[in-house]
Amino acid sequence: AFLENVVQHPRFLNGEYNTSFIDTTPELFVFPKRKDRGTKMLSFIGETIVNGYPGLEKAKKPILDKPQVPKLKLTEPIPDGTKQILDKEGPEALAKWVKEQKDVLLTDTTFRDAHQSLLATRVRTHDLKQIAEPTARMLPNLFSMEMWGGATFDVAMRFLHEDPWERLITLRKQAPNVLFQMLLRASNAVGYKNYPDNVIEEFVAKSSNAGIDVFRIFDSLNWVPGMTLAIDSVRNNNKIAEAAMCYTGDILDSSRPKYDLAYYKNLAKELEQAGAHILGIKDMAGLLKPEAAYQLISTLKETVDIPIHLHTHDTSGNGLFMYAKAIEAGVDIVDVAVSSMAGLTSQPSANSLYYALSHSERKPNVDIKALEQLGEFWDGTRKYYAGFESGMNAPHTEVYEHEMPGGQYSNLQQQAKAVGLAARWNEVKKMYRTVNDMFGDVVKVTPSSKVVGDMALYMVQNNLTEEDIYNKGESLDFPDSVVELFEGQLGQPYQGFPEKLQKIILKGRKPIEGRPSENMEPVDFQEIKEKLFKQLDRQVTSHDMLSYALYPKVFTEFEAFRNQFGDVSVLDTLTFFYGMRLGEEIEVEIEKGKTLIVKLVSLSKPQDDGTRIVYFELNGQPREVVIKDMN
Ligand code: 3PY
Ligand code: ZN
Repeated sequence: AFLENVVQHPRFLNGEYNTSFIDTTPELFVFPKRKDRGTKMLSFIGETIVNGYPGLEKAKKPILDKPQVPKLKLTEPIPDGTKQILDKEGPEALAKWVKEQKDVLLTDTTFRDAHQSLLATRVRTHDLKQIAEPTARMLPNLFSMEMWGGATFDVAMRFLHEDPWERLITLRKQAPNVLFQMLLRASNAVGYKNYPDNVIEEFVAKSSNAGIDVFRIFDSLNWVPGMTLAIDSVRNNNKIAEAAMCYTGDILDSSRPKYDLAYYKNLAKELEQAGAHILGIKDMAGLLKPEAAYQLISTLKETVDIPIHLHTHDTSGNGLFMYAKAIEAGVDIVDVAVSSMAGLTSQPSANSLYYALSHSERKPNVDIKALEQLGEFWDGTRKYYAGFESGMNAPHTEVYEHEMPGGQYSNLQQQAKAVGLAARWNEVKKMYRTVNDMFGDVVKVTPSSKVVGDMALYMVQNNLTEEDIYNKGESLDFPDSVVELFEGQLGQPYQGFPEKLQKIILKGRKPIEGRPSENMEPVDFQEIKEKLFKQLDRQVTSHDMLSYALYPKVFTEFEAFRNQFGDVSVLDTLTFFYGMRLGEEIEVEIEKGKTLIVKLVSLSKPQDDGTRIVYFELNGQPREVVIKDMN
């Protein structure tokens, strides 16, 4: 059956078959164990009806209008975009093209950072794929769509029970014209720790192959030696290496000279020399202020020859003011999100920027009607995820004090809740800044930001002050992540670690100074393949091997979940999070042209053994599943 699937596939018939074909064509793999797909799906829905979705308060399924997908003539060809320039002419030519544009170019982050920062990264492929093709048709002049990487990779498997690679492949098919961009944490890939070099190389190769064009590469300590391998790997795959420096502090605050203009100037030069096609400025917390942006961009435009791409978070409410100054100073590309997914901890609104720049020389070449229509879709879709909103509902200038990245705010809040510190959240935020200063004023972005957060939680939870750490640190058991940071396992911070604190935390052990991965054995992918083949009892793709190499436990649990419940990514989002209402009937397209009709008939009271029976109709036939009630 497998071979039949292959030889009848249109891409095979087109002669496109090569070794990557199997990786990027997951529909070939749906053949075994087909028959019990219905039962598995009913088990998942039953589970959600009885026990709710982990992390969401159990609630009645909301009744919401279906988000409006813009109506378009789908028979017309999708207009060419930046992707065609890259594919035809290569990354250097594309970078040159960017510099030649008079109008400011836009990256739309709606598919990645916007929901990572507003909705705990929970937006599902099911919703993204409704709007990917309309976005490609309506915004063909975007520089790029940021749609992968960062936290989306592990959250997809961990919480959404879907395969991040499938997301990439699916969206790529629908949006063939605009560059796809991902966030790559350099030697930490899409994880929270350093990986062996061959994992980074393989990850970049396979994500390039599956559809990523622009890799925004950053190191969580702005440590260039931690970035060069990733930059080289991207270059070797003929894709765009956007090496980013993370912006922290305030270049205009002379009382805090560590990260001044000269620091960023040197870093920019180093990154250009390391092979960056584009220089990224990653203002992950939204600390870059308007006048500082003007001076920073003006200086960098004179310092480097490559285009400059600016990223920020609108937490303070000053995002557009800052962009206006950066655009005046000549920044080439800025990151924005579609209006209803913009603002606050997310990126500034594309729609607002359009109006702010009307009649200006550099106004972006973007269709405002399209942005408004896409905004309507996202307005409706965002409601599905209401349970993941952070509760921040107004600009939050406090960010200039605590300096927490936009993507971390709601996460750390959740972490604080989980250890019983919900009521002491204000203390945690203050402590976050104290820890930053104790650590020598560090760059805070994944994963270094997580270490600062872990330490802040640890200190608040144990009622420890800064003095306590110095006075009785010898007897304290610090969080693992803190010990690893001070060991040098995430690389080296600018101007080194504060020695006194490092001694206390390492308790006499010697830190490393080189690249952490220099001491790591390469991962044996052949061994992983054999192991997974036995474990999964199916074809193993190189995507599976990479997911396993990065996240062995998460991947194994994800596979076990899939075995038990099947592919739940086919369910609509409200059913996925809330199950079904009594008497409700839904249609589930489990594959193209194959639809199941599911009706919830009734739900029994808990039986003596604590289980409940959930009565369904599946395509008109009565079916029941037994679910243990965990409440
Ligand atoms: C990530 O690494 O996921 C980030 O968004 C950092 O800002
Ligand atoms: Zn960001």
